[in-house]
Amino acid sequence: MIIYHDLAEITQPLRRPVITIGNFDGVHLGHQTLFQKVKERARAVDGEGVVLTFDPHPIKLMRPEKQLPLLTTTAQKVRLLSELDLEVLIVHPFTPEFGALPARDFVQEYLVRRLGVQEVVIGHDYRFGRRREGNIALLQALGAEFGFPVHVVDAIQIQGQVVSSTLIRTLLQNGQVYEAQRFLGRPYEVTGVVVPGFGRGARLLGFPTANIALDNGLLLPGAGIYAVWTELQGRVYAGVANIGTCPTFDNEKLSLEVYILDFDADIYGERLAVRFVQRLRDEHRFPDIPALVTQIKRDVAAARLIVGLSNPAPATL
Ligand code: RBF
Ligand code: MG
Repeated sequence: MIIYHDLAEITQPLRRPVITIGNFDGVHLGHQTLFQKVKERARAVDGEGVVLTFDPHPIKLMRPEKQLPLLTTTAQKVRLLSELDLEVLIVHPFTPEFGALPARDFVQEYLVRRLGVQEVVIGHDYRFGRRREGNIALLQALGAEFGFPVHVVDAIQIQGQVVSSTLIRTLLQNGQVYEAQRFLGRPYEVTGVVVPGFGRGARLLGFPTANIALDNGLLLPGAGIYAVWTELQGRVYAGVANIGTCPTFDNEKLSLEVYILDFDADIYGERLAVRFVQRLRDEHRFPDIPALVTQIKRDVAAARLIVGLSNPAPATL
């Protein structure tokens, strides 16, 4: 797959491009049905399958006050999309000027003139242009005018629920990482950098943890103790993550820390990925340190068992 970071980088005309457009936050199983359709249509017209997405997520620019937590950073999204069996990925900068484009101009200037669109594939809830003024009916009308068919892909349901980024966010915020995986198609992953903590884990508990500063904008699952996979320095380890305020020690700030199994090295400043496999329990306030340590030992044993039974997801670091 060829990756462009701006539409302006495309200097050669694409070959009969079949284009899907969207934010694709999470790159979940609903999105995958769109990509399948693109592949199918690209084959049918002997053209190139193209994914057009934006950086940053438009909502960050248009409605920053919403502070919508995201399921993927742009880096994760690019990694996941680049693994698709399609020809071209365009990650176009979402600037205020771009966001102010009338819907008609986006189609005429970008899809028709710059990309030479052959066919378009979009999801059932697709909106485009300034203030999301463009809907599917308008896209179909413009398609008829400029001569490209529009294929609308229905929402998919899994176990009676419509797959959407919103559903996945809600599940994760409730700590339901195992349920979220059903709709994502892989374990939910966060990325970040290892930063200094209080040093209490190693000193007082005998369980040193990597405290993680999350990459900007990513959703942190609900508080609790989780069995996880951790990837760092190109290797994958089992681990136990703690999301919370460590009530035993009255921390004020919510943090994500991971005890990495069978690992012993100084990793401050390293990038790391955490993939949430299963939630083990709520965070508790323990009466003393030995009680907390006893529980952490149980958590480690549980994680070893659970993570040992699941495959690590492919890297997105
Ligand atoms: N701290 C708590 O106050 N309550 C807990 O239930 C708790 N569970 C933990 C479980 C695991 C597997 C790990 C690694 C840590 C846990 N901690 C808990 C966090 C512990 O207090 C923290 O790692 C140290 O205070 C160092 O920051
Ligand atoms: Mg620590």
